[in-house]
Amino acid sequence: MPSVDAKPGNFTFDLDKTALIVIDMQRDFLMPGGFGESLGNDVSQLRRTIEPLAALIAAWRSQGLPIIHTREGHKPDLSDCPPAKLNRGAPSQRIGDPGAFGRILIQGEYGHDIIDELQPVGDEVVIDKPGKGAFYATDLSEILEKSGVTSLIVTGVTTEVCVHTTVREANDRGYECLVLADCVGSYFPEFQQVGLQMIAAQGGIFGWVAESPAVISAIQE
Ligand code: TIU
Repeated sequence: MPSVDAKPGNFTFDLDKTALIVIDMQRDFLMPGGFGESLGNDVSQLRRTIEPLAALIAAWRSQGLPIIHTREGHKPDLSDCPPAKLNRGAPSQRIGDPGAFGRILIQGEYGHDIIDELQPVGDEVVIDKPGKGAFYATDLSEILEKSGVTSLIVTGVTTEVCVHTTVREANDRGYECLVLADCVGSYFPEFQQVGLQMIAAQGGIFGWVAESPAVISAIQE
C-alpha cells in the first residue's frame, strides 16, 4: 500500500479506497475581480496552489483513481442561501449580485465554475454545495459509501474555511483525511500555517498533513 511521509506520522492508504477531493477551485475565489477579492482578499495567496494541484490531478488521473470536485454556490433564486450567509461580511459584492464573472457564486455562472487549469474531465464527480463543508446538503456521503472510499486526499481552497469544514465533517464520519499543504490555500498566510497545524496536532486530531510530490511518488511506485 502507498505510504506518505506526513505529520504526525506516515499516512498509508489503499488505492481502491481513496479519493482525491478538490475543493472549490472556482473562478470567483481565485480570479482577480471575483468574490474572494471583493471580500478584501489577496487572490495570489490561493493561486500558488494551481500548479502543484494540476500536477497531482494529472498523476491521480493517469492511475485511473477517483477525483471529486466541489463548487460552493447557490441556486439563481437564492432559496438555498440562508440570510445569515447572504448578509454577513459586508463585501462590496454579495452572493447573487452581478460581478465581473456573472452573478456571484450562482450555479451556471462563469465565476461559479472551476478555473480552466483544473477543469473536471470525463466522469469525475462535481458536488455543488451551498455550505462550506462538502457533506452538508449534498450526496457526497452516499457517493463515497457506494464506491467504498474510506480515505480522502484533500486539496483546494480555502484552508481554514471550506477545507477545514470538510475535513472536520469527514473526520466525524470516519474518513481518514490527508491534507496537502502545497495544494490548499488561504488568503491569510497565518491562517494557512495554523490551519494546517490544527489538523495534525494532538496525534492527528483531524488527520494528516503532507506535500503533494510525496503522494505523486507513492502512487507511481
Ligand atoms: N471566504 C473564504 O475564505 N472561503 C469561502 O468563502 N469559501 C471557501 O473556502 N471555499
